[in-house]
Amino acid sequence: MILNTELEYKGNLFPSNITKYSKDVDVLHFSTSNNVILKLTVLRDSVLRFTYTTVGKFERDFSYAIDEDASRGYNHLEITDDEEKYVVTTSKLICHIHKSDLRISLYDAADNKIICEDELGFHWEESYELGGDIVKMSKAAQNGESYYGLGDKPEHLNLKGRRFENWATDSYAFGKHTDPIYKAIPFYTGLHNGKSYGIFFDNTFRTYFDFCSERRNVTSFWAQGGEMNYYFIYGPKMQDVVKNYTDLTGTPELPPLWALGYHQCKWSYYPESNVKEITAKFRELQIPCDAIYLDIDYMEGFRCFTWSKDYFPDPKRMVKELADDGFKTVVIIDPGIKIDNEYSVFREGLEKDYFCKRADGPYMKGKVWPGECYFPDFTRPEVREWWAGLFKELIEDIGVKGVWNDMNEPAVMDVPGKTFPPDVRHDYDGNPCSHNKAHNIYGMQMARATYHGLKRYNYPKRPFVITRSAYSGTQRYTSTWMGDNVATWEHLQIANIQAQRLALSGFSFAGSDIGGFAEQPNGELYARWIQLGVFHPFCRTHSSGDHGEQEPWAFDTEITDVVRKFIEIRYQLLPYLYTAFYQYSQDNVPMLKSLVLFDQDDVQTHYRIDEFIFGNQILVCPINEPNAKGRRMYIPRGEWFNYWNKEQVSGGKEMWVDADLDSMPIFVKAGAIIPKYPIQQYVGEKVIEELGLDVYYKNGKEDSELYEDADDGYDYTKGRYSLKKFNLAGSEDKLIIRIHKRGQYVTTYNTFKVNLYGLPFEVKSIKVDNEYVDLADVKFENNSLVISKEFTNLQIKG
Ligand code: MIG
Repeated sequence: MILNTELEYKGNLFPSNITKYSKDVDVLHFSTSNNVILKLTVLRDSVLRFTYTTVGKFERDFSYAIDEDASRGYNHLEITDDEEKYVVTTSKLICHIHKSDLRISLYDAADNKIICEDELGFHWEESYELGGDIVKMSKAAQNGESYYGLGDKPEHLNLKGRRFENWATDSYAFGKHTDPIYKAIPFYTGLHNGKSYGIFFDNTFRTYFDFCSERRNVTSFWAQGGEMNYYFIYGPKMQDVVKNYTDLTGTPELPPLWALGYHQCKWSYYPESNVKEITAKFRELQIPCDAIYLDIDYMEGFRCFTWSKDYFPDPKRMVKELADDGFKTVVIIDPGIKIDNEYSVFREGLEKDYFCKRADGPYMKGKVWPGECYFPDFTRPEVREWWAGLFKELIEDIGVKGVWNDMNEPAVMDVPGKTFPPDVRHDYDGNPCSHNKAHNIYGMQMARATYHGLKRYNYPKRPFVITRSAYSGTQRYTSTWMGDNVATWEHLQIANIQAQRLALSGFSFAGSDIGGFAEQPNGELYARWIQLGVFHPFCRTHSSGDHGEQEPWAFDTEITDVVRKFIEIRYQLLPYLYTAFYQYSQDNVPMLKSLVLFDQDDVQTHYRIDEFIFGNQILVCPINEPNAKGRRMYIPRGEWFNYWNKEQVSGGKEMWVDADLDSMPIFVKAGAIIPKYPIQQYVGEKVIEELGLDVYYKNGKEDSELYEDADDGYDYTKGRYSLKKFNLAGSEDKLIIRIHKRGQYVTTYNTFKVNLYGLPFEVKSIKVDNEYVDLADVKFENNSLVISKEFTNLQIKG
């Protein structure tokens, strides 16, 4: 039962006039004569929640998406009314609620201009087949409005003119227009007249979003059940919209630093000797790598939490030997539990009644890799607890460091719809429901349980989890990848779009299968994909293994050299990337920024898709085509330096940038101070004795940050971290850097190698902490110097 049209449908019902209003601190109720109630909750000055019921009573308020630590509180709240409307005013927003029909209009409190207004507004259709309502909302599209968000959709970054469906779906070899796809992230931002707002439709049923596709001037969203329940988030800066949405749905804690290294995967590396050959080759060829993955063949007949005795006779020893060589072992765990009375996980799940059941009582039986399986109901707290406990041996005893959750849409083979039938029952944390409601959060709850297991048994080290399916909020527990892509040039571009889109949907810790999962990349495509992949928060090569090899050395030596060169750049940039992760986890700052997020006031950015900002200050643009010697790209406004030749360019224009196969367009923002570690073959290989600081001159000011801690563990939560804030100020003949330090972590290094780029003057004198230093003492040469102590002030003069 899929609705192809939501607006013209004749069965639509609408709220009538408001007959009652009441207020309880920050919760306002508006009731209509036909039994509709709108509950408006003021969460923050710029965040309002709208919930509607058509039956005069709300469901129990429960959400898997909302983070219990989300910020709340506002500075100002005033409610007035006149003949036509109620007016709710906060310090950021003015909200009109029309008395005749409950329609909403939202204005910017600063200038009274419209941000977003209901077209038909809330309406619904009774669903005899499913029970309850199909709840709908339509908004008038504003002049020149653009739309972004919705998680992992492979479409053009700007969603305008398109319609989407959110229903987590196993989408092998998906394409640009595949929809629905693996994840369901019902959040988008609108941007018009320089202002941005967001809408998070927290409804886990199958949802639809239509961005001016059905009707040119209307944006609408609807769900096949549940309540109309959405959060309106005002910017006007898009970055603040994304940050507020991320605050609402949560961020992960810091991952172990190794998880930001390079990962190698294939379906599958086995037996043990093959795993060892691969890891040895990395070390032999000196290509940095931190993690090696075991796909489903490591198990005994695909039974989760078992090991194949033939292929992996002594996993504990193997995992230890890999660890001694710097490799963290990550293993796959699927949701399907093989029906097999000899298998303890199955027996226990059965005895304790932990598996999902059909409406009339039989177990939900489905075929996946192990054959016929039952599936834990991860929406039950006891089941999640049990699942977490199952990781004890794998993590605590064997020493596995990360777990990869696949097939958790949930995917089922050989059945229509490729998933559970709709009548399957779920506990939904004490709100029993059918699969229609639980489908989109099933994978999230599995990943959540997995995360808790890892956290418990890996303690005091930090856990690492990766999931395929997700709903809003899943980023609190796990990283993610985009699923089964294809080794084509178009897919390289799709990977770029998906990573950017996920970042602006609150889910930064994401990456694609580098090189493509299905089919075989040639060396050039693989190299170009690595170049992009090293600038994604999660960086892993993976392939289906049913074609040729897909390791960095699988092509010719020229390719191997390019791959090594770029992975080395990632390892040098680890402190920069880790700092971006810190800002994400602390302050909700997306780790990748699409150009529109970086500079929404420049309309040129609204349709750009290839260029993006890695962290806050590095601009990258992948090469998407074969045989390229470079490409045209847009440089956003401001001053930039070419990473390779340090030439300065002024942005706000398109230009050609050279990029032979061993290069790609990378620019650094003027004024940035980029921290660098020496190249290591894996995180922790070396004790860091010297920190590189690449300083890019700016005539003006720019701030940079560097966050560090013990790379793993939880001491940072007790203040044992080091946060350096760099304030750079440059003028025609001077450059001053001030450093403010916070936190009690003592870094392992006390030598700083400072590289000055783009100075418009010749250096005549240097002061460190206000004392002149002899240029020879700081080994001053080619605008580089070495400072052998912690310093707080550096002055370079011409
Ligand atoms: O039906 O575990 O997306 O990464 O290698 C295929 C085997 C199941 C799909 C995942 C892919 C993984 C594969 N899995």
